[in-house]
Amino acid sequence: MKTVYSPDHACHHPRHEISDGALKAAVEIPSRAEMVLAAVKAAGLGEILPPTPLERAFVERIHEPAYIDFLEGVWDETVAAGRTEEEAFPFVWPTPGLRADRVPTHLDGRMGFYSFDAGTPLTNGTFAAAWSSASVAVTAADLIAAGEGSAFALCRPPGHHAMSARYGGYCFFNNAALAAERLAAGGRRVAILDVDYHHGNGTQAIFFERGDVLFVSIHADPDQEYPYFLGHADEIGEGAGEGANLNLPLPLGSDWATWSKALELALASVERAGPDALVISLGLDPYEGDPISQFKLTTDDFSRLGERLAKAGVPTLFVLEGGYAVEALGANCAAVLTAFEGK
Ligand code: SP5
Ligand code: ZN
Repeated sequence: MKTVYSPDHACHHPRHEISDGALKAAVEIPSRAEMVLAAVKAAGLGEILPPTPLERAFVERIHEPAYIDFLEGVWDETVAAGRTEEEAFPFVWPTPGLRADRVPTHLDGRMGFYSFDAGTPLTNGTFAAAWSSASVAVTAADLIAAGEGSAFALCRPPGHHAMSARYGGYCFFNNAALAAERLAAGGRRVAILDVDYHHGNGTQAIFFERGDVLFVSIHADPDQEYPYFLGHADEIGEGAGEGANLNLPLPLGSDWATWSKALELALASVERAGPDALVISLGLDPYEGDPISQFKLTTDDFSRLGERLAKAGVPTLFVLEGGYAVEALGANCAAVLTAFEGK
């Protein structure tokens, strides 16, 4: 399996994030991607390729032009506002009862307009890193489109929480959605299976009214876990997308016995749709040792996941999402990918 990777992810190197009501050490950090890269090299997974340049017009099929402009310019706005912190955070949002029909001119209003949480640091290099991450995903999709049976997009920052015009959950561009869109544009019927611990609210929202891309997600129950406001079982899609969205929320503390039952339901739904391409939003945060998550998968369970996905027999693109147990991240990722390859 070929891996697509860019060192430009390291342009996004936040020191802090807001979580648990406080300014804490950031967990979505460059060493994550470095650990995964080292592990796929050590495992001899396959060639490692750089991304090809990404056309802005293609990104505009998923993300609003004004949102792309915002992300590209927000650090200049931050500097112009005289701020000297290493990160910038929003603190006010156009929730119901406030107006969302005007984009404010002030930085704080603009950050709130284009985000949905306070937990996602913006930094000087965020746009460069996020754009490179999107480039990685689309380049890897092109490998599948060209006939590869599998590919790995070593994306950082992650993408599945990012909506058409809002960032959050450490995500800026929706890498998996861009990859799925690329494959769909090439005439393939696409299914996305999101195994990240957190619900992929951005990916769901992007495809909610579309019948040509199936979205299936296994995640912690949003009544008890981030992102809290999407990811319930009664969200089944709308209009042409009705029936093309499946959420499988699980209780905190779920282990492989519980998780693998949801995986079977997820794959039954994928098999019914009969896709020509499968995009896996590969979060490794269901891991028992993850510092911000509460599922109990082991490294061996990640091998079982890879083995089971291979049995689906569909060309498969793996897109890296979350996973914050940095020391174990490489082993867990390589476990999925090498088991998929039958190694
Ligand atoms: C891509 C991805 O995995 N994004 C996850 C974003 C989660 N942000 C909220 C983090 C809240 C952490 N709460 C930890 C509780 C245990 N101390
Ligand atoms: Zn996650």
